Amino acid sequence: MTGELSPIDKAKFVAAKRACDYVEDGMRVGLGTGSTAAWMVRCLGELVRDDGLNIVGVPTSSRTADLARQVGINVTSLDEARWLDVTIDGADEYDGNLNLIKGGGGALLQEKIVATASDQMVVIADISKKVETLGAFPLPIEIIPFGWQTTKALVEETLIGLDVLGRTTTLRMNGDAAFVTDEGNYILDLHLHRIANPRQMSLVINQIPGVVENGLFIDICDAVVIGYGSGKVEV
Ligand code: ABF
Repeated sequence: MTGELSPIDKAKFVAAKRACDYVEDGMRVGLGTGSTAAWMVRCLGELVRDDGLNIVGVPTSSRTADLARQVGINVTSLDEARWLDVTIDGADEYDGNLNLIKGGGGALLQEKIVATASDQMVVIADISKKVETLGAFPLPIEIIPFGWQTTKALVEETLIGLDVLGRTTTLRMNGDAAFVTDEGNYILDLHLHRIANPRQMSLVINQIPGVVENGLFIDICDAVVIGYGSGKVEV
């Protein structure tokens, strides 16, 4: 499955593989999105195929659903599964309190719903995702297309009252058109550089009409499995 991997892919792979230890027979498992999560889906697929692991997966994006089916994982919806034993997903940044920025891949809404509906959320990441303070990675927020320019302006106005270092916002693009999420929404990326109070930021941003959800995951993650290019893993 792995061949010769670059150090970054090796780091992602070893974290993903180790995180599969959290998965036991009979579990309902939230399947994250992104390149690190894709390794985890492939590893679980191997366990299903070769070791007879019996699990049901709830994917957090159409991309992950396609991959899970391809590797032989039984897939269902969150409405069917209702509550999950564990969700394993990647992140764009995590801090020492296990707060996260997610959504670089554009799947933050399903990722947050699925992670919140799980007994445990395990993040898999290479060590480059670790930060002292969140915010170097632009914070994605999902907004509805209706009146998006007004929502953008409201978000910018709201940022004036918050302790951040940058206040530029950009509409995420896909070529010449706006990037559209699985839910048919747009993504605004907030270039904040430093988020002094992520909890406050999350609450305040979600109050703005037109904002569906933001990519800050506060008190949701239970453990981070960190991979290194050397092949070392830490939990
Ligand atoms: C998902 O994929 C996202 O929430 C996050 O934006 C991204 C991380 O991607 P990668 O694992 O490719 O770095 O987990």
